[in-house]
Amino acid sequence: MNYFVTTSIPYVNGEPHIGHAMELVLADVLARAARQQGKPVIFSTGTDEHGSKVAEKAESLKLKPKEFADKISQQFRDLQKLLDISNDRFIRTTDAGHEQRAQIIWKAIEKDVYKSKYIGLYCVGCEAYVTEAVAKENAGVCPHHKTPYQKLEEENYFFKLSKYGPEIQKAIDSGAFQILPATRKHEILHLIKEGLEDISISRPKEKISWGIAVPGDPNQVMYVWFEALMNYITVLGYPEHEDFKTFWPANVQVIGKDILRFHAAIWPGMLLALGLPLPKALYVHGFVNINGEKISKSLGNVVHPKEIVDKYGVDAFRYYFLRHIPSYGDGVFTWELIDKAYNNELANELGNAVQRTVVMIQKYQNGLIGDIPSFEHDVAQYNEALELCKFDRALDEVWEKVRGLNQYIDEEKPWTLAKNKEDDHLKEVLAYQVSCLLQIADMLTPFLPSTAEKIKNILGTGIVQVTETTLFPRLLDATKA
Ligand code: ME8
Repeated sequence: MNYFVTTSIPYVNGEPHIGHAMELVLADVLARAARQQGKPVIFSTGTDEHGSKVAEKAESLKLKPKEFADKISQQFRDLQKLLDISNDRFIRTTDAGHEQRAQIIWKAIEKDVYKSKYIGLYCVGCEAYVTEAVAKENAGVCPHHKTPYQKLEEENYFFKLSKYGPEIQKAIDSGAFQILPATRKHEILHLIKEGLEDISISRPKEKISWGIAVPGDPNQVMYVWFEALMNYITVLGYPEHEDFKTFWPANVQVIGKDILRFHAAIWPGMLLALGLPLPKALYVHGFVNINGEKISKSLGNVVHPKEIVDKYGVDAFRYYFLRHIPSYGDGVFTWELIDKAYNNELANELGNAVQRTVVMIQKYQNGLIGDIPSFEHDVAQYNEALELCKFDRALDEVWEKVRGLNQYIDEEKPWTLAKNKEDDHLKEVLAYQVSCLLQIADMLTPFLPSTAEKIKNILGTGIVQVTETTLFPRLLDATKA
């Protein structure tokens, strides 16, 4: 019954962008839907604060890593507020609790840890080790960060990930550990079948001091990814806290496609080493580009989530990223597209369905809605879509109902019924409209929480409440960014 949902924890090396914003919104829908079903929910997110990437960025700004992390971490909190994110927890990997529990985890995993020399390559931008083969393929330069790989030759601790490959594969194959969408499942299965290698899980302290100390070895700190993944259980109070005992395994972990390997191979390996169950599902979203280009400061195409919310409101922001970025693939943000979605779908279709219903009930029945007979509304497809994290499909279902309702009104023509004094039938028609809108509000609750609440406030009490009728007001400069 308990429901635990997580997002990844972003690095604090730069300001939050719309990709981070989208991930929060996706996970928020799952959390809100579970609460709506009456489940006790823990929804956690947070920030990933250690490692070279953050340390180097802080240094370039002449700040201490923690000072810099404090600043950016706060921006992520502000983003959550801006987007109406209902997280219950916010974990920072610099929290004392996380640091202590990470050391407990390290010790619990020690049977699968050995020390050895690492000779190879590393990309600070990715905070990842690369194999010779990959480095060769990329001619020694990381294709994502355009920087040469660093040569490392150092003593590291290693985790015996190789021994867990078959068990992870079995869990994925059997669906016990579900990976959505299937393309991502196949991608990771392919990798696992090639054989997982043991992974380095520490760095010498003399090279990178911004990290959590390895217990019992003052010369080593934990590799940032190894420690960051642990947040999913330290946030619940692993190992002794009641929340950990009753909320793990997670129901869904939400991540982006670039960090699949960490979550579908390394993290399950760590859990198996700890003797813990794997998450029930991993939902992997795609990337959002701006005008078809990667979000990048150097390209100068960064759009801040706040600019979008300031112009269209938080629910329009959520709507765009939930419905117009494919849940199972990559998508684009452009001002033209969100403008179109706002005007056509939110203002004209949904806003109008509410508006005309309200106006007619006021005009023909003095605002009195009266009893609403129970009508059957089919929500099977919507539920199935939500279950599979197909947020776009779930909203398609809601809009089927919105369009169906507008069509119903056009066909029934309540204004003609009123003119012809067919009062009983008019009352039925208007009651049906209200029933549809309340159903739509229910379905929108996880997606557009304040819009859903407004609809319920206006129509849910038997008498139309006129205080807030315009859900999506016309924008004056609708065509300009
Ligand atoms: O990977 N579109 O942090 P991060 C959509 N600290 N999603 C995007 C995106 C885009 N353009 N760019 C990034 C990390 N993301 C680690 C996670 S978890 C234990 C540690 C997503 O700040 C990305 O896929 O680089 C990831 O899910 C999240 O933003 C944080 O990325």
